[in-house]
Amino acid sequence: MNELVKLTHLEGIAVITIDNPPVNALSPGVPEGILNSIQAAAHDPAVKAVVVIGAGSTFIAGADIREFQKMTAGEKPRLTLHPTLLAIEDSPKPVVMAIHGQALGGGMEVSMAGHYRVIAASAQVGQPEVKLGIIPGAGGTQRLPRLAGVAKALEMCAFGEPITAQEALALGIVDRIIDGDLEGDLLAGAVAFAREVADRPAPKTRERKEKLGAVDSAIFSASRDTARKTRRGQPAPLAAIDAVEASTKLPFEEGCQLEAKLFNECLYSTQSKSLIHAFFGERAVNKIPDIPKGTTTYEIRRAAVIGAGTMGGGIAMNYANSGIPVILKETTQEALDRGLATIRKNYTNSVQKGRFPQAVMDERMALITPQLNYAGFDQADIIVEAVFEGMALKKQVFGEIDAIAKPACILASNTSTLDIDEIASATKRPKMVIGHHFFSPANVMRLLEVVRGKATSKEVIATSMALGKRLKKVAVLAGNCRGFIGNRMLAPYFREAQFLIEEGASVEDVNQTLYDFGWAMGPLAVSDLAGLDVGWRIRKEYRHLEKPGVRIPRVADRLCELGRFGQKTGRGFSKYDANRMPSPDPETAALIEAVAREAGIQRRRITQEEIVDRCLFALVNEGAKLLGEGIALRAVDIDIVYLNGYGFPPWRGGPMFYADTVGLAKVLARIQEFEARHGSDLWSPAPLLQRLAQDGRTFGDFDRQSANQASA
Ligand code: 3H9
Repeated sequence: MNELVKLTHLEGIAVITIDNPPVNALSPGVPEGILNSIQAAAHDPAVKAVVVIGAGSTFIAGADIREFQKMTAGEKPRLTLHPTLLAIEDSPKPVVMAIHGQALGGGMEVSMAGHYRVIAASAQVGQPEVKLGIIPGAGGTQRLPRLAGVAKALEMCAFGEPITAQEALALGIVDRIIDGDLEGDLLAGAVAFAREVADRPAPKTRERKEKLGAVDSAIFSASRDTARKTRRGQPAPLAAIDAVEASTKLPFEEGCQLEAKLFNECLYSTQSKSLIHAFFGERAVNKIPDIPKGTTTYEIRRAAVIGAGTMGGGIAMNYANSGIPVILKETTQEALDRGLATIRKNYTNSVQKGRFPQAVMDERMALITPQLNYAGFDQADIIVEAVFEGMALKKQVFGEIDAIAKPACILASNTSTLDIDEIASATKRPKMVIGHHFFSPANVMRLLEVVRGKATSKEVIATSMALGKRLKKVAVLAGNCRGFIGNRMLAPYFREAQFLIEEGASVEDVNQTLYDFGWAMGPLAVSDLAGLDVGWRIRKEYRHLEKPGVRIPRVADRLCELGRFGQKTGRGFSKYDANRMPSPDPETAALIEAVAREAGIQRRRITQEEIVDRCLFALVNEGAKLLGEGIALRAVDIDIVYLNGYGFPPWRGGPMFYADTVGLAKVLARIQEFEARHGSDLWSPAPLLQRLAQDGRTFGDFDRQSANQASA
């Protein structure tokens, strides 16, 4: 019918194959191709029924998301799905949708317009649109309740998680599971099914009503409460709930009209643009200009982790979760037992919450070998060091493992700030040394910052990026500097949070304002959670670098000197009860006032706007410096670091994207104001930011230009 959609025949059954690699997205031409094929089949007297199937690894992954970017950038919409879906549903010949891989978003909507659905056992179906800040826009909120029932449709449309083939069958979304992993099994099963139903009256989903009756309206308010709690600040889930509710109150056509109105409101919002930016960003970070796709990688079959503390234990769990046997080494039996007990507790929690069965936990525990010595390290393909953050100790450990590890073994450090080149200098193989900076809790947080030293080989980098994917992480490559991307930017962000409390804001003002901005936690609450002693130890390492006369925050150090390390000691910036619930600490407030007095700071009233701008633009300015220095490859890499490792609100797209939405000229003007007030040592604007702002360009433009240069 066109290059994207092919129509063939198998003895009375028309087979419509969608072939738009890599994921059969509904790009312009695909809906039209399906429509033409359906019409051709309808008019062909030899055709008794129709099968729609996807070529390649999946059915249809949804609308072509790039089209949405074009639309919101001002181009005319080219996506028209409704006429195709109505034509499928009105087809006089039964249409059987054959699903493998994924039927997501618009793909799910296409499948629901069919009269029947058969599915491969390993496939998934879902309406993930809310994750892009939109809602289903091709009748999904109206057809899904008619197939799955209102409660499940509500959950799927409002929260976006896909479901398995087995669940889809139990819910009545699909009619049959087709077993068999061989190519052709699904098509054969679908064709056989089509022959069975060829003479039956074909049920139209939009006319089905049996699952719409007797709905308890309390489920909508309960769902809205959950959305407000778990999707704080996001309108799309609430819009999806409104649309699904409409399916119970309005005729199908009117429900679709409401859905279309809500879809458009969501699509043109900054939130949707931010979330779509994050979707493509997650995929862009894997592309490294000087490391082409086919670069040789090392095979990682066995791993070893040194240090069974919070980080080391979490890292070992990642390997075990991915089926890679891992040795976990500690220096004392007590520390090893403690580390292992934490791992066991984490897995037990998952079993109790039903995430996986006990047998899976047992398998994973069996993959972890706890020990006090280096036995077996000579067999490891990768050794990850996760000892305390101190250069002398790290170098000692690297010296030791260099002597034991096989030549092709990657030596990775989980350092969060230290110089990878100096660590590598303790070995005779700096090309095999790399930073693998995991984020706490390492078994949960998705970010892996991969830090490239000056000698790190391309193969080691390529292996690390691929390993990140295998460990189900989002790996982002950073250059070597103090704190790399994430923590180097965090330093000025935390600095400003502390300056603000010295200048007159309360701890609670700062935490609440940034929480309301959308961060998972306020910065001072994060410091209390992570332990103030961690930063204290690092600052002591770098004391010699402090410039005389440049203001530095003092409160955290003073709290540490009093043994107040945050949550773990019950006191830090805030006070914590036995359940770790925070409350204002009058003693901290008095200490802050004393610090301000000693430093000669005149305390004043501080607005929420100043709190946001000081903290956020400190982050952005440092990000722009990192970009200018080439430590970060792209602005979007910084965004992905912050979205996946630091609790930055996903619907703001990351700090650099946020700056683009504010406007770089405005960001620069504010930074220059702060520079005039607080001095150039703290606030000199990044040269790249100045350049982009003067040219009226954005960080997004910078990324596009870099991509063009790389491909030229
Ligand atoms: C929607 O459908 C709205 C409807 O209601 C209709 C309204 C009218 N479009 O992830 P991968 C690209 S909204 C364009 O690495 P995997 C992706 O960028 C949509 N491109 O593979 C990448 O490109 P590159 C609802 C897409 O195997 C390549 O394909 N649907 C799309 O790890 C491979 O992707 C969704 O939200 C797309 N829809 O995972 C599903 N999808 O190679 C979004 C992928 O240049 N997609 N690409 O970097 C996914 O969740 C995953 O891609 C999937 C495969 C699970 C399908």
